[in-house]
Formats: sequence, structure tokens, C-alpha cells
Amino acid sequence: MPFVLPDLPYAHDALAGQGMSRETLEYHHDLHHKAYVDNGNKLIAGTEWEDQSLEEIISGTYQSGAVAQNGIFNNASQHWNHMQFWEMMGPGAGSIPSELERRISDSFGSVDAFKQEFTAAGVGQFGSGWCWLVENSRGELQVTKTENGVNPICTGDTALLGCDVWEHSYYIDFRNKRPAYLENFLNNLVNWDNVASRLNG
Ligand code: MN3
Repeated sequence: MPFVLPDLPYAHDALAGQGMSRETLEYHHDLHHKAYVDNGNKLIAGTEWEDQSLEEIISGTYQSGAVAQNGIFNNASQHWNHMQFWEMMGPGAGSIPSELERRISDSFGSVDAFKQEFTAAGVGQFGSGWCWLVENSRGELQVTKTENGVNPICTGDTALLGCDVWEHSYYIDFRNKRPAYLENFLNNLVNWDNVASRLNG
């Protein structure tokens, strides 16, 4: 199925008071995300992937490991990653729902300890990529990091929270200060209700 660029679930300036400017969202959503959609559609046209779901394209091209599929994988996975990323943020910093807070504390000791591990994963991802809070197949919460467009679909995990640590995500608002961007993301930008809604059980 053709990739479609969704509208942001809020106005471009809705997160400006929380550390993500209108300019960042104009570049990041309207240009970067759109490019993954447009390039992905060009690459899947006329191929075996054309009629597959986005998730099938991501896991199928990743598992094939074929160099010829890299372009399709990269654009499909980045399209999926950004759709999750927009939904995982929101206007107004809400509190963490109690069930999610309990699961985080059970897995990491405390919410603060989770935030430290998540930030360390994002800071420690050399070059472009993502850091994640995932629920694995055993129902455990884990922090992971991935390079470029690789995401939890590739490892069979459920993405609860993901943060884009490509420079285009933070350079306008935070310049080279990736740790400050990650700290602000966790404390001011995350839509914890959305994160909690992704738990499997
Ligand atoms: Mn990005």
C-alpha cells in the first residue's frame, strides 16, 4: 500500500513552549518525514512489496538482509518510526499513568533510573538512530538503541516510547547538545498516555 504522510496530531507550534519549535517540526515532519514517504513510494512501485502492509515491508526487507532492499527498508522503517514519534509526544506535560509507572519501576527500579538509562542509550547511539523503551516478548520492559532506521519491529518487540536522535531532530533547538534534548524530551514532551496505551498487558 502506498505510504501516506499523516498530518501532525497537533499544530506545528503546539510544542514550542515545551522545547520543540515550530521550525523543527516544519523541517522534521514536512520535509524529512515527507521525503521518507516520497522516496519509499518510488522504491516500492512495481515490486513485490507494493501491496504489503508497512509492518510487513519493514520486517520482510530487514530479514532478507539483501543490499538491494536497503533503500526500501530505510524509508519504510523511518516512515513508521516518525508516525510513532509524533504520537508519542503531545502538548502539555502529563503525569505517567499508574500502571505504566509500576511497570517501569518494576523493571528499572524507579522512573528516574529508567530516564537515566534511556538518556544514556540515546547519548550512546553513535551517529544517527533511535533509543527506545520496548516491551519484549516475555512482557519485560527494556531500553534499547538502534542505528539509522532500525526499530523494535525488527527485533519482535513492542515499541512503547522512541526518541529520534538523528541531528535533524534536535539541531535547531539544542544545537549539538543531544543530552539536553533527551532530558527535555523525557521531562516535557512525552505523551505518557500514548506510551501506556501501547502496553500489551
Ligand atoms: Mn527524524
